[in-house]
Amino acid sequence: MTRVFIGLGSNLADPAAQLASAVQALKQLPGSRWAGLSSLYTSDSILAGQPRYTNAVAALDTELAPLALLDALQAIENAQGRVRTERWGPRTLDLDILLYGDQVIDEPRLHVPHREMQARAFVLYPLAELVPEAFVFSDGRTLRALLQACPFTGLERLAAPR
Ligand code: A4P
Ligand code: MG
Repeated sequence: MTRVFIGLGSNLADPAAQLASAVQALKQLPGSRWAGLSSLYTSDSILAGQPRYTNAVAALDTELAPLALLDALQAIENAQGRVRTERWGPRTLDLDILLYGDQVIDEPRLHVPHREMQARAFVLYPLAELVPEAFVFSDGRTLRALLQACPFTGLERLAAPR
């Protein structure tokens, strides 16, 4: 089993419900054991003109190989993540593999650690609920150092998960 962290994001009209159904699907992933969920956080989109996002981070222990895990996450996105209000409408559930154990993966379909995570408050603060601040990334930086470089400003923490 490898400990992995999954970033969840949605900017649907009811993103908390969208994340809740994604969590139910993650709890049923084959070859995997649920290991916990952060609080939900809201923040403005980093892309102009998009609705506000809700984000969280989940922890899983899994026997799935990295690309098999990516396939499974994309299947959840496809099943639950699309707003069917218009044909070819935008996908509004994002499931990103943030960390896969301590592996560094650089393949066409998969970059781990996730490219942008080290500078995104909406990833780092929920992650900090699940791992100690002394956690060391593959490049040698600690979570504490990344948090210090990435202010909480603009994030709003919602109720802790049940
Ligand atoms: N891919 C490569 N590495 C990974 C990985 N570690 N995990 C590939 C998952 N997928 C990975 O992703 C495109 C391709 O990336 C996949 O096919 C996979 O092979 P996608 O999710 O289909 O496309 P995307 O969502 O447009 O890309 P990405 O990079 O996830 O988007 P961003 O940069 O995350 O932007 N603002 C706030 N506040 N919160 C957000 O969550 N998210 C976005 C989306 C913009 N603004 C946001 C947020
Ligand atoms: Mg994505």
